[in-house]
Amino acid sequence: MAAQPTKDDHFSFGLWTVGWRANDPFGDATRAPLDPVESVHRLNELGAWGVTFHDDDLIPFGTAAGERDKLIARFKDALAETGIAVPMMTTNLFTHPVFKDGGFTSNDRAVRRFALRKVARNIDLAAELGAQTYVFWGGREGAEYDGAKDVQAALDRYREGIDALAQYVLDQGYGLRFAIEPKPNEPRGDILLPTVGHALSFIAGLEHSDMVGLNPEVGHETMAGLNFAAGIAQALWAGKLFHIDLNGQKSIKYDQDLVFGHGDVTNAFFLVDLLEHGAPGGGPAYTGPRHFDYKPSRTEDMQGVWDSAAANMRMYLLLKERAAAYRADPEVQEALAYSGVADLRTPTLGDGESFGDFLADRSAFDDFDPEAAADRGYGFVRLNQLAMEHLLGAR
Ligand code: GLT
Ligand code: MN
Ligand code: MN
Repeated sequence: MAAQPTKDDHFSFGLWTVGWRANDPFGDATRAPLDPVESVHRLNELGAWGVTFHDDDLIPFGTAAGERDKLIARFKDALAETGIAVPMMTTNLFTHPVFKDGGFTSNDRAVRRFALRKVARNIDLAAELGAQTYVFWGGREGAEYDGAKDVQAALDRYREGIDALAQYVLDQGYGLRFAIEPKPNEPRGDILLPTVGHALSFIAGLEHSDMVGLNPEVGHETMAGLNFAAGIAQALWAGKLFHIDLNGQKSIKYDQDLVFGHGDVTNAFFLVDLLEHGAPGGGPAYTGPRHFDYKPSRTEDMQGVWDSAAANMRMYLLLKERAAAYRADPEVQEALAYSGVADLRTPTLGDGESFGDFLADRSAFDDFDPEAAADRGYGFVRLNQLAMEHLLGAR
C-alpha cells in the first residue's frame, strides 16, 4: 500500500483545520482549543511539510503588541524544531463582528481601511516567515439582499484593495504572490467572485495581474454544482493555479470540508491525476503545495482530529498511486488513443495554413463525409471503466 507521507510530498494544513473546535450554527464546540505549537508538532509527526494560518489563528484578535511578539516567537521555535515550513498565510476578515458586511467591500469606509491595514500587517509577518503565497478568501464580501450591495462598486473596492496590497508587496521587495479563493455562498447569502471563472475574469483586470492567481477549493466549486477537476484544468491552462485547497464535498449543500476524497472520489482521482501528471495529451502539472483545508467532523475527539489529518494525506497518496497505475497501463494508453484524447492537442489549422488556404481545402468541407465521421464511436465509456477499475484497485 501507499508509502507514509514525507516532507517531499509537500502536504500542508491550515492551523484552523485541525484547530477547529466544531462549533456550528446549531451547536456548541465539541473540542477544546488546540495550541498552534502542538499542531505543528503533531502534523510534523504525521509527515506533513507545512502549516498555513490566518493572523488570528496564531494571534487572537486584539492581542497587545508585546504578547503578539511572544506568540510569534514560540511559534517560530516550533517551526525551527520541526523543520515545518509556512508556505502560505492569509487574513481573517470574517470572524469579528466588525466584518459582518465584509472587509474590502464593507459599505463602511472605515471598516475597509481597517481591513486593509490588518492585511498589510500580516503580510509583513508572512514575508518574515518566508511564505510564498498570500491567500484572499472573501467569505464576508457579499450580501444577502440584492438592494443592499452595489456589486459594481464592491468590485471596484475589491480591486482597489488587491491593487494597493500588491503594490505594497512590490515596494517592500517581498517575494509573495496572491491567490484568490472563490466561494459561491456561506457565510454570506451570495459571495463576490463565486467561482474560479469569476475570479479569473477579475484577476485579468488587476494592475498587477501577473502576481495574482487562484486558490480554488474542492468544496467551494462543488457547492456551485461545478466540476472541480475541470476548473483546475482551466486554472492550470491560464497559468493561475498558485495554490489549492483540497477537501471533500458531496454535491450542492452546505460547505462540508470533509477529508480529501471523502466526497466525490471519482473527481478526486482525476484531480490527482491532473495535478501529478498534467493532461493526458500534455500540458502543465501542478508543482505547488498539496494543501488540506478540511474540518475534522464535529463527532470526532482529538484522536479523530489526528486520524482525519492523516486520512487526507493517505487519500492523496492512494489516489496518486492509482493514477500512476492508470497512466502506466498499456490498455489505458490504447483506449486514450482510440478516444482521440491527445489528438485534441493538434491545432485545427495546419502549420502556416492561412484562412484562405483553409477555405480552399476541399477536404475540409466539400469532400468531407459527415455521415461517415458521425459513425465513429469515441470509446469514452470503456476509457472511464478502465479508470474506475484502477481507482477501485481492480487492475
Ligand atoms: C475558512 C474558509 C476556507 C478558507 C480559509 C482561508 S478560512 O475556513 O472556510 O475555505 O480557505 O481564509
Ligand atoms: Mn479554503
Ligand atoms: Mn470549505
